[in-house]
Amino acid sequence: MRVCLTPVLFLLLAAPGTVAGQGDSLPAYREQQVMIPMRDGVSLSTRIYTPAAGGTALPFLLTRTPYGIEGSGGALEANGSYAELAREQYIFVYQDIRGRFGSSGQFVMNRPLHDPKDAQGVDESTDTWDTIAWLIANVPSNNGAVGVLGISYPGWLAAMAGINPHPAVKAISPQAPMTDTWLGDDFFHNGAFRLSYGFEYATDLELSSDESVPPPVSFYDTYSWYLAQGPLANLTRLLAGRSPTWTNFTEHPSYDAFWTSRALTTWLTEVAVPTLVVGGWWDQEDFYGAITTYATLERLDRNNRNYLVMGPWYHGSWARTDGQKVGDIDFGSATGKYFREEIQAPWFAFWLKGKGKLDLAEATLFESGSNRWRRFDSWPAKEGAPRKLYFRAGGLLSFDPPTPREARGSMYDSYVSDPAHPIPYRKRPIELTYDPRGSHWRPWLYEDQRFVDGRPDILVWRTEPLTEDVTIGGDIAAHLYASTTGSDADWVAKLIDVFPDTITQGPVLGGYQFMVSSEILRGRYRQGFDRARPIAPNSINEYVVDLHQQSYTFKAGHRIMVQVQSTWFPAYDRNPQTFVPNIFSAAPGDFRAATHRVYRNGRYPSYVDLPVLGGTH
Ligand code: PG9
Repeated sequence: MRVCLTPVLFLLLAAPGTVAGQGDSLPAYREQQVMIPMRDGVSLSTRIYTPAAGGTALPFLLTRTPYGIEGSGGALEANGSYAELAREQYIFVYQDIRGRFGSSGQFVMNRPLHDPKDAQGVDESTDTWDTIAWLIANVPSNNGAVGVLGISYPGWLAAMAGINPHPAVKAISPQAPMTDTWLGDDFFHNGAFRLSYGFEYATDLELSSDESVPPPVSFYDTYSWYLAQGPLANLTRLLAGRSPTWTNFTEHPSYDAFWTSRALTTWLTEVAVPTLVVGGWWDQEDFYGAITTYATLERLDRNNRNYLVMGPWYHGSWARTDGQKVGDIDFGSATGKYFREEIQAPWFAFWLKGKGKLDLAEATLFESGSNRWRRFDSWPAKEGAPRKLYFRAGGLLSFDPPTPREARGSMYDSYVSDPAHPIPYRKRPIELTYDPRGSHWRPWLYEDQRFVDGRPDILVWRTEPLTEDVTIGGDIAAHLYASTTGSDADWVAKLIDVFPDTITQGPVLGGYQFMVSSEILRGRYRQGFDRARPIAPNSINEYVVDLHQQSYTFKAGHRIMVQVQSTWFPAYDRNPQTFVPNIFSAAPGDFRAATHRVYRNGRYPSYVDLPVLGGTH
């Protein structure tokens, strides 16, 4: 990719201001607002923060965002997300991507890379190139090196900076990048539509504030609001074509070229620059993106420049909190602060300033349960041995397979899944995703699963109390041999750590059911995501629910539990359970209750594959 930039004046649009450095030990930064021209004439609104004291030439740290650069200087203050980096001193640059806030041009959600044959094409990668070329030519006292970082959408943009990168890019850190919004990130998971998030995010970004139609704020419990809307087609009518992203959901329900052209994995062909991938084990939005970006790059990493850091975090909490506690769950140390001080700041200083020695393992992962950081020289860990944890009679979960007697019968457990009474994904009331009055969206994956105790539409299996610690590290998958009386079904699998009933040092956690991993699979995609296929009623099929990865210790005295259910609402839309080609067009009469069976006999021994590193009770 090449670009010709005629040098332009450093256009100061706003009087320089000063941030940080007021009464704390951080340096003061001078703030400047500029418009940076792109190759197609679009200009991008950009804020530049330079250390006010001047001094030696410095590298840039660039963050590009669809969320607005107003107030970005706050990150450089003592309690800001970039405080440790600000102390180290860089020229910080924040930029609105095209079509957002002060930037001209058109916003396209997850804009795909342009066709290389199109010489006029633009995308986030060319915009990053043009921005960097301009910065290097126009900002005084830069040392010609650039680092790019960001979380979530900005994390995806940081990954884009590593594709056909400008030669000045020396390091990138994609943090919780939404790598694939159909397979496992924000909009769908394995074909199940992320209803509340998809609807609220698309309308928030694409509808102007006077026309926005999300659940009215007066409707506090959005569970009832979404249920009252009925089939998805009613929401499509409500939006009346005003959200291009929603229209795309309705037109591309399966994993087609629309989605693959937006998936990072399609474009990652090399580790072009040192890359620090960061993610949270309990990230409610882009956990999949972090582990998948790392894994994809790792296969291409000839020079050993791809790194992974995973902590016990929800979306972005490593940047904004000390990362010690979420609700009553305590991880024993300030994991977010550790990441910012001991990993992120030294990593950028090494690559952009040649400072220090790089002492970072291939994968630095927080192992919750034992609550310690672990360093791995490959990930998933080589020493792990997959062990099967079988579903057994009487709700037992065991490393021992079904007994010969159990193995012979047509043993199963069953429930009636009724789309008219879907299981809430978290405790009600379920506020708007980012309700201005506060929302439990961020920590929902940490929630005590006892809130669904006693529901007749959930199956539960649990081990006896463990006699020794069981440590897992690597890939987890639930293999369900299951049937439905309908012709389509969702399968949700949850791997849970059940705390002992009595915990002297932390009584409030007694009996807590802590979800270690969870995921959903839309049954119509069991044979491939590119095309929906009906399920033959009452046929027994194997559904592999990929529970991705974890690094976790189930402590002695705890139990391991697995729950299976078929609704998770309104985080996920309701499967009508009657096959229709496109669920976005399903009619009210298509939504029907169905009986689901999960088998556990010799021929169909449902189980969870656990990557056990130590202890196998
Ligand atoms: N998880 C958010 C997002 C990224 C991309 C698409 C949709 C949503 C974010 O926090 O940026």
